[in-house]
Amino acid sequence: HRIPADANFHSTSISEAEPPRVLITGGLGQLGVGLANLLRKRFGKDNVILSDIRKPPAHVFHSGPFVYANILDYKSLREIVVNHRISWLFHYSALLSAVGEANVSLARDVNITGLHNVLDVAAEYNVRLFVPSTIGAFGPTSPRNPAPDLCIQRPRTIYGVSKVHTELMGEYYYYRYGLDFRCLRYPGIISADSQPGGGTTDYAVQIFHAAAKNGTFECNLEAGTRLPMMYISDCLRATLEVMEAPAERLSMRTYNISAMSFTPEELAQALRKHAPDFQITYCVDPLRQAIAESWPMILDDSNARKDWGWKHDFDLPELVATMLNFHGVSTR
Ligand code: AKB
Repeated sequence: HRIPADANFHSTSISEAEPPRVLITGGLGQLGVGLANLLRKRFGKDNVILSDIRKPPAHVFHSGPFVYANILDYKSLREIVVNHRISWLFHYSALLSAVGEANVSLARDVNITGLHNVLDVAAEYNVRLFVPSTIGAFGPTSPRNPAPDLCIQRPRTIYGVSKVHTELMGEYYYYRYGLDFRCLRYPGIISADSQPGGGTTDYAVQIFHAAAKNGTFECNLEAGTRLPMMYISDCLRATLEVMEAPAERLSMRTYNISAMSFTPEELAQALRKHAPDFQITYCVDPLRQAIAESWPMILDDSNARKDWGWKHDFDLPELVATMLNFHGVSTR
């Protein structure tokens, strides 16, 4: 039996003033390093430990604590939590939507078995747990414009199925064992200095690299495919804010968050305001197109705004200017 009958079995009394000791799994993906930077500013460099099964680049290794952590190895996960006195865990290891379809059994292991390990360790050691969910947790029978927090969720990707499982298991552990589980459904996240790995919304990151480099981009989604998107700094701030929110402010444990929604054509038009010669062409990937068409066009995040004061900073014009500036294109 890995789960204690009493949820607080191993809990230590941590004084309110003490900063959390944080572990980030899957830390070398699109979001981990940015999250570590944000959390280190807030809680101190040594209180935030990045982990992954990959070897970190030198600048990441030298920027703060890093450990090897394989989330499929339950015993070593426990060791890390105990040895580093972890009190908050951000579980970012996952295969994304398109790459998951290309490797269903690995996606099942990482996204579902890995989650089970993380849930058990968090419940056993009284760790506050954040796991991201996604617009991919909705499916073709969900309302798409907008998708509310609570509605039919019948996704048809292994990624989506694993994320619905994440939402339900986390909430179950909350009600059953008192696990402090918190979850946000992320839109497609757009970042300048890190790459997504195998998602359906990746085009919205790649387009900026291509625009700055060649002035042209071949898009793998159709021109009119509308999806919810968010700039990375909004996403990471939302994540910290929901983790810091007093428990009594949370009427739910899984919230939609949203910032903007656009189509590839609208994004190309916004880019042309700064780079008038920019050209977009289309070579549609049927797998990604089918996935995108099963996802919401717009997320309804009114509960996050009402309960814990969520507010995005970046709309499409600010996003485009910030991304182009990062890639060396002047937008003045
Ligand atoms: C993907 O496209 O798979 C991810 C996501 C929206 O969850 N970026």
